[in-house]
Amino acid sequence: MTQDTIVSSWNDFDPLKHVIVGRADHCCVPPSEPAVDDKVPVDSKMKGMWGPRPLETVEAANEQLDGFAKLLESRGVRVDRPSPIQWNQSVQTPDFQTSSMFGCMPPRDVLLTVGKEILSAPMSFRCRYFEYLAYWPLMEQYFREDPTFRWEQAPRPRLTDESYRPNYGMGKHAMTIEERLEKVAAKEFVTTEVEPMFDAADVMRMGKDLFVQHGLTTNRTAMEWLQRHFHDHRVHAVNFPGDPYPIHIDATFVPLRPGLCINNPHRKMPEEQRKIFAKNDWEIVDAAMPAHDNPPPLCYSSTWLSMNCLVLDHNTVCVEASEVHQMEQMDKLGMEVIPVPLRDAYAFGGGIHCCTADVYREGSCEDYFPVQVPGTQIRPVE
Ligand code: ABU
Repeated sequence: MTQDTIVSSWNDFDPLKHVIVGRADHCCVPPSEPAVDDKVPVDSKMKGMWGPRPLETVEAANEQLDGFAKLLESRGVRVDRPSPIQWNQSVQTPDFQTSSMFGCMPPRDVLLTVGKEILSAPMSFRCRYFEYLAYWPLMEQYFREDPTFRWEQAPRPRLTDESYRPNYGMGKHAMTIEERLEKVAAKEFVTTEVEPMFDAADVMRMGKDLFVQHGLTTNRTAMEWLQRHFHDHRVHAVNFPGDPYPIHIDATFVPLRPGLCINNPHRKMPEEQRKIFAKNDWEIVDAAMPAHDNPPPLCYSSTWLSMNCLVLDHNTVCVEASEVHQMEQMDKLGMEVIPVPLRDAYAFGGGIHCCTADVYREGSCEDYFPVQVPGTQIRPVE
């Protein structure tokens, strides 16, 4: 064994040394299935559409992803890339069938790095069931090169029809935004609780504490699983009632350095859940407004990818280059801001944070929340 690789990352802000950056090759708009149907906004042009994305958009996205990878390398960060497979092929398991897969632009959705472990998440989209295969060559390499790396896989979900509420959002009429917000406030989502389902991007890592968003892509059973699996951590359930399509915490609540987070002003963390931050002297600042009124064409994500940034260390952050308001705010918050053109890649699965996954950040597992407050923890720690 050679020690070329160190796998270790406990948070999103310590100095970044090694990262995976996704690729857009062969990416598809997936066909209709319960979890996807609920994520695509009712007025989206993507409704009813599926298949490979136009080649010129793939090329434009890859150009920006390659540029981002080069930029990170120029800042001394080692960058690895996934091995895309042909996503435009049907998938069948004993429990379900779907006619195409998705892609590997957003490694953050599937790979959860906690300390020496990288875990493939049990995602609720059937089209994403085999996405971990794009990262298999890297995991295998890290396993050979770092003798302490823990290569993990959460229980593979079955994703039968029992995993989803029937006709969620599809009653006599498509759910309005107001009805959707009511369901979100009641924490009633398309997924049921028959098995753990989560996207890694719903987990905000803060040393000893993991804050997990309950939403369309992550259920309560997953949080219980995460607490049992990471038994030395404290797992907290958080939710953001202002978001009609709540998936992934990284366009909603984003840590910039120890003691400072930005929160989407349209998706405020409820007062009860903010208490733990206040008691431990964390400041929560409203994020700046996005620079754009709409996401780019054929994009699943909201305009709030504006705040989906990659922190390189406590003083340095990568922000999408057209997001002038977010860049200005980060600057005022004392960060060196690196503008990164990435908007052409948004449609392929997200922004600057989404298209990366941590392999190694310096630092160790700190306790940033020594004062625990009842209300968010899955299981109070003695
Ligand atoms: N993957 C992050 C998407 C979040 C949003 O659409 O706001």
